[in-house]
Amino acid sequence: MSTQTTRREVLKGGAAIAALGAFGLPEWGFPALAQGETLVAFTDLPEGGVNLQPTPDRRRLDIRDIDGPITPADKWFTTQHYGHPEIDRATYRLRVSGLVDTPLELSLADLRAMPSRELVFGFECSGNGGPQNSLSSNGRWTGVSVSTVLERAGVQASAREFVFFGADHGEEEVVFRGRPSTVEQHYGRSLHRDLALSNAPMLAYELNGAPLSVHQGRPLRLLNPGWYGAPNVKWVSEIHVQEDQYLGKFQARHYRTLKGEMVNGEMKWKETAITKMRLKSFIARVTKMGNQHKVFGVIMHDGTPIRSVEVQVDDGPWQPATLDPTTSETYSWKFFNFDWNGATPGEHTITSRVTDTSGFMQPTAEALSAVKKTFLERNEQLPRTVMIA
Ligand SMILES: Nc1nc2c(c(=O)[nH]1)N[C@H]1C(S)=C(S)[C@@H](COP(=O)(O)O)O[C@H]1N2
Ligand SMILES: [Mo]
Repeated sequence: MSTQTTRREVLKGGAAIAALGAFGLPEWGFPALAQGETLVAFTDLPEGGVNLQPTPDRRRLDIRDIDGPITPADKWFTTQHYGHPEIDRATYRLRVSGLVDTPLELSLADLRAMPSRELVFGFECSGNGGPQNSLSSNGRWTGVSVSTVLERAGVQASAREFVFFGADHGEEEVVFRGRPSTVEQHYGRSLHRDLALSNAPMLAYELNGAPLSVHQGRPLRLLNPGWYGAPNVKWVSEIHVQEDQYLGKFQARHYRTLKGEMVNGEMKWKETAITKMRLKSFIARVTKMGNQHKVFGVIMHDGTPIRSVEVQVDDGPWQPATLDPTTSETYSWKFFNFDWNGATPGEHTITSRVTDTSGFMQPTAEALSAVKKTFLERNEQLPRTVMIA
């Protein structure tokens, strides 16, 4: 119990500091815990406590601490493959090359002079999962539509594939029929023509009203609303327009799923790139106030409206949870709350499952493992265990 008290005090202090955002506006909608509310301990976390200390390369979000729909920039989870390229914002240019009428070199001032848009969008790393589920966040982004930039360049008729290269690069081994060769590669991801020219993807230069930090891809990153983290290329330095499909490592090899699908009564196993987020929910925290217990959780999804989210205690019936109206923007992560009435002392298992309006329901671990062989895109129902005092 004493560790919980300490944590609560830390939370209170943190909440006070985080209460004012970039323009003096509150970013945290509500404190993680109300007065008199205490955390109920999960029993499925590592003995001796959870170590979420950031490293220079990675920062994880402690989901028990979430205290508002918008994650502050300095708490946003962050990860990447080749470290952080330092880019001088004064001399930075975004190049647009390949199958365009007018190749471009745009400064940040050029980009900021174009019509801007805002997007509330939360995403998770496609490797996110497990009880800690620490690789997701939600933010308010400002930037310019990819299509606005492409229209200025004039996309040619033969253009089919739009490759977004980051300024970051590293040595990679590429193996052809057992024969390796080593090449210097930039982080890269591509979009197909219809998507690139639609008004969905954007190039963001601000998060929560302030210029992107180096962690978030300063000065410019790609965002694909509703997609996993990997396609959201940070430190974008070039958009290269081509006819051939782009099959770079992070597009076609490193980030891919092997899934089985019944086609005309026969199982077809398909390897596909990591794109749209698979519908999932996870329980982030259980709290107690007096004799009342509450369950708080998060939904990640591709923007398809949510039909329902339910919670099950032990082997009991699935009961409806309530969606939080502060997270109603299409591509925001979604919060849900559940009043757990009559919780009895002892250890209990609680599970959540979400269904969207397409009728897709978050699968059980068993059902998912029968049709998915790769570990990425972990969206199975995740039972959590708690000890009620
Ligand atoms: N240029 C570049 N962009 C990148 C990556 C990278 O290694 N290099 N990693 C991707 C992955 S795997 C994820 S999960 C997200 C993480 O974004 P964040 O650090 O803003 O949370 O960035 C993506 N964009
Ligand atoms: Mo990722």
